[in-house]
Amino acid sequence: MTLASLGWDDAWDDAWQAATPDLPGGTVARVAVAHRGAVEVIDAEGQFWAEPTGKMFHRAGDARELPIVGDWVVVEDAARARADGSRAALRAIVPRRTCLVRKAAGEADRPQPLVANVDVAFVLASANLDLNPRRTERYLAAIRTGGAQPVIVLSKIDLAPDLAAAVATLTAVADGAPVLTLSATRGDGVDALAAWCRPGRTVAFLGSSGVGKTTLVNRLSGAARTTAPVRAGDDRGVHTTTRRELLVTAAHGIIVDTPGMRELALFEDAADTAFDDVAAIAAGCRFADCRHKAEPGCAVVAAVAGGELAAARLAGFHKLADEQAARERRNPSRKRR
Ligand SMILES: Nc1nc2c(ncn2[C@@H]2O[C@H](COP(=O)(O)OP(=O)(O)OP(=O)(O)O)[C@@H](O)[C@H]2O)c(=O)[nH]1
Ligand SMILES: [Mg+2]
Ligand SMILES: [Zn+2]
Repeated sequence: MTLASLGWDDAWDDAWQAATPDLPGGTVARVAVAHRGAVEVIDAEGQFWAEPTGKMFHRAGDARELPIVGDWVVVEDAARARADGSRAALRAIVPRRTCLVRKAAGEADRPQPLVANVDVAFVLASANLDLNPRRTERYLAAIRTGGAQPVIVLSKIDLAPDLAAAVATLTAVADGAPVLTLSATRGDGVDALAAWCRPGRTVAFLGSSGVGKTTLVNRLSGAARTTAPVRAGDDRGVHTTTRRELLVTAAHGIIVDTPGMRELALFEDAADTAFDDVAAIAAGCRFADCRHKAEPGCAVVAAVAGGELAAARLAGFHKLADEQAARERRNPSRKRR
C-alpha cells in the first residue's frame, strides 16, 4: 500500500507541513475506524491504533476537533504501535478538505461530524419504496455545505414499480447533482457508479438502512461485509452496518460504508448553499431579507407562478429556512451567515 492509494497527494503534504511545523517526529496516517477515545488508522505499512493526546481532548471545543473516519492525522511512534499493538500518540488532525456534519441526536444543538475528506458522497434511495425527496434534499444540503460532491443513486431498480417516476421525483430536487440508477444485486448500472470511484479518490455511501449500501460496497471492493434482508412487512432495513469504516480498494479508490441513517438533521445553515437555484432568483426580490413567502415584489414566488422554479423546490427551501430560524430563536448566539 502507498499513501497515494489512501488518498494522499502533494496538496495534503503542503497542508500537513503548514499545519504542524512543530512536530518533527510525526508521520501521517488515515483514520479507518473511530472508536470512543481511540482510532484505527492506516498508513503505507498497514493498520495500527492511535489515541488523541490528553491535550487534544482538552482543547476540543466540540466533536469536530477530534479525529473521525477519513481524517489524515499526525502520529508519533507509528512503528512501535504497529509492532506491539500499543496506541500511537495522535498529535494533530491535518485540516480537512471536506466534512459531513449532522446535528447530534437529542435536544442539544451539538454538531456530530460523520466523515472527513470525502470527495464524492453517494446518497442512496431505494426505488421500490416511497421516495422521500425532502430527505434526499437534506442529504444534499449537508453534503454541499460540507464541501463534497453529491451524487444521487436510485438503488434496487430491479424492484421498481415505476422507475421513470422515481427518477423524476429525485431529479426535481437534485439541483444539478447527477442521478444514477442501478441494481446492486443484478449488476446493471454498477459500472456507471464505479466510474465515479477511482484510485486516490474518497467516496462515501449514505442513506437509510436497507437501501443496499453495503451490497454495493462489496461489489466495488470485493469484500464480503455483512448485509441482511430488509423486514418482510415494510421493506425497511435492520441496521446491519453498525459503524463507519474506510476501505481501501485497488481499482476503486477509498470507500466509506456507513450505517443507515433515518434522518440527517442539519447542523449548519444550509438553505443558501443547498438552494443555488432559489438564491439566484432571489437576487431579483425587492427586499434583501425576503423570505419568499408573502413579501411584495418576491421574484422567487413569481418564478414558481411562471413555471421557472418547481413549487417543490421552494417548499424544500422553506422547510430548511424555517428550521434555521427556529435554531436561531433557541440559540441566539448562532448567527446566520
Ligand atoms: N432486489 C434487490 N435487493 C438488493 C439490492 N441491493 C441490495 N439488496 C438487498 O437489500 C438488503 C439490504 O442490503 P444492505 O446492503 O445490507 O443495505 P445497507 O444499506 O447496507 O443497510 P444498513 O447497513 O442497515 O444501513 C439485502 O438483503 C440486499 O441483498 C438490489 O439492487 N436489488
Ligand atoms: Mg450496510
Ligand atoms: Zn423573495
